[in-house]
This record gives sequence, structure tokens and C-alpha cells, in this order.
Amino acid sequence: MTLETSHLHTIAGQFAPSISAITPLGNGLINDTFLVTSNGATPFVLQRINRQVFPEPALITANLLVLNRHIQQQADVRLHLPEILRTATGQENYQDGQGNSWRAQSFITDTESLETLRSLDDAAQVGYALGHFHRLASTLDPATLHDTLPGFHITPDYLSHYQTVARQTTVIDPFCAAFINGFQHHADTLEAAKRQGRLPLRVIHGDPKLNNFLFAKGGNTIVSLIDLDTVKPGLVHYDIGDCLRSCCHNEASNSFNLEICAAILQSYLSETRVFFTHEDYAYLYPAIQLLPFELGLRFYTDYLQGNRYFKVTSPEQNLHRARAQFQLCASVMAQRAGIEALIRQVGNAGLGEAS
Ligand code: ADP
Ligand code: GN1
Ligand code: MG
Repeated sequence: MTLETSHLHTIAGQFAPSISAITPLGNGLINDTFLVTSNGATPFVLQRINRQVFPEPALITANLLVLNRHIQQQADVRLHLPEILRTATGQENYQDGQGNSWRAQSFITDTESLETLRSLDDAAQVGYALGHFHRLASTLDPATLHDTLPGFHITPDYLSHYQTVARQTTVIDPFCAAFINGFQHHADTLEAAKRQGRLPLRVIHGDPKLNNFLFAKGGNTIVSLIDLDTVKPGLVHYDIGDCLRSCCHNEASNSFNLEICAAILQSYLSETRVFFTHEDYAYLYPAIQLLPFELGLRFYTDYLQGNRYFKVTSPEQNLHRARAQFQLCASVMAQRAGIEALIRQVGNAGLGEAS
């Protein structure tokens, strides 16, 4: 749906007077994001929440208020999360006449987001920031947060949905279908660990891909972690796997970069080792292998369904995205021994430091 400038100005005007400019921000696949500048007030970020994906946008803002309050109470916080802004009438969400839900957040100035890492120092920053987020959130009871997106990161549910969709269509991509067939017995690994009590529910970000980390402009320090719509109770392994599949993905060859993985995991654990259990280490490799599969499965199913969930600019884009994720997953599996050796090494390094 195209958003008319006058409509956007009316909506932005609910959050601040005298709007001077509204420009699109980022390249997300779900919501629509804009930077709003106004005469007098500080710039802010305006987002239209995709109601097909997030049925109850009020739950997102409620979670963010709880999370922000919890983080602000802690000492030595290195991440500045965006604050929720209210409308002139004090509301956190604005419903327009077309049934869309809008919300505004403070703009974190002098920052940039990256589509590709520039160096191993950047990779270490990403690992540190995700670990710091998990450590700060680890003292927040996950039960105080809503599930903003039921079914999100429940791989076996994505698999059964795919199986239903595949039965109802004659469209098939032989590579994707064969890959899913060969990998499907791994789909339940993390959920089984959750059911068996091996991995606890904690507070997760849900979508910690590279471009959701904001770097200070002109430097390599990460100052913020944004896109907090999917913050909810979950397994940190989904976050770690998602962050690594995004940061370690060489898009030219669809291969997994082990060196970047090492830098991220090492700095991630410098923050999380304090609460990481033996089981947490044991499920790192399964998570690294699962997340590219899960995203590939989501892209492929959406392609089969006619691209209803992820935004596309061409009808086959979700198919291409799916193939890339499955190739990345294959590259992870081909490097399993190296990744497991790395996990042992970073795990043992921690034991050495502690003793
Ligand atoms: P999407 O769900 O569309 O990915 P994001 O919340 O990630 O939306 O925003 C898209 C981009 O806009 C980000 O990658 C970042 O560059 C910029 N951005 C979003 N929120 C902020 C913010 N609060 N401060 C600074 N930049 C932001
Ligand atoms: C979606 O909109 P964006 O790009 O922040 C998706 C993530 C995927 C990602 C793949 C709520 O996030 O799970 O990993 O696309 N978010 C949701 O690019 O489904
Ligand atoms: Mg984003």
C-alpha cells in the first residue's frame, strides 16, 4: 500500500507539532519506518506496524515500557534503547482511519546501521552488544512480557505449516523441497530442549540481525539495539543463531564465515558466561545450524503462498532468499567440526578465566 505524504503528515502530527520532513528509513521486510523531523522538536522514528504480522501492537509498546524501565534501573548500561513517544493525547499507539496502527520512538542520533560487517572489531562489537542485552534482560522475569507474535521462532510449527501449504500447491522448487526433506528431523531440536527443561525461557530480542545494531557514526562502537517488536520470552539460542546467520553470511558464496563467528561468540560470552550453563553451550551448534534453515523455510513457504508475509520487489524474491538460507545452512553443516571446536575453545577459555 502506498502511503500518501499528506496522510503521513497527519499521522506524524499526532506525535509532534510543525512537521518539516518525513523520509523512509531502512529496508525492513515487515513494518514501514520513517524519520520525522519537525521545527523545534527532536527528530523521531515513526513506524506503521504490520497488523497481519502483529495482531496486537499495544502488546509491543507494553513490552518496551517494561524492558526500558528494567534496563534504566541497572548500573553500567552500555546500550541506549529507543524510548516510546506518546501522542498529544497521551497514547502510545495511534490508529488511523484505515485501521493501521502507528507508533513513534526517539531517534538515536549520530549512528549508522550496517548491511555488512567492515571488520572483526565490528563483529566483536555485535557479539558484545547482544550479550550485554541478554545479560541486562536476564534479571527481568520473562513472564512480565507478552508474546507479541505467537509462533515466532517455533521451528516445528513453521515446518508443519509448510507441509500443509506444500500439499495444497502444485508449485515446487526441487532444491528447496529436497533440502527441507533432508533437514526436517532437526526442526524440533531447540523446542524439545525447551520442553525438557534443558534450556530456560529468558527475555530475547527475537530479530538481532546486523542492521538492527546501531554503530556510532565514524567509529566502531555499538550504541543501540533497535527493532524491539519481537522482544518476548524465548530461547537466547534463537537470538544467537539469528545474529550469526545474519553476520556470518557471505552473500556472494552463501558460505558461513567461521572467523566472524569466532569473534562474535567470544565477545558474546564475555557478557553471558556468568549465567551460561553446560546445556547452553551444548545447544550452540544446533542453534547455529537451525536458524538459517528456519528462515529459509519461512521464505520458501511464503513464496509458495504468494508472498503474503515478507515484502518482495519481484514474485521470485522469497524463493531466492530461501535458496540462499538453505545454502548457508549447508555451509554451516559442512563446517560442523570447526564450529564445534570453536565452541569448545570459547567455552573452555571461560572456565580457565573463572578458575
Ligand atoms: P524494520 O522493522 O523496518 O527493519 P527498524 O526498526 O529496524 O525497522 O528501522 C529501520 C532502520 O531505521 C534501522 O536499520 C536504522 O537504520 C533506522 N532506525 C530505526 N529506528 C531508529 C532509531 N530509534 N534511531 C536511529 N535510527 C533508527
Ligand atoms: C524480518 O523486518 P525485518 O527485516 O526486521 C523478520 C525476521 C527475519 C528478517 C529477514 C517479525 O525482519 O524474523 O529474520 O525479516 N521479522 C519478523 O530479513 O518476522
Ligand atoms: Mg530492522
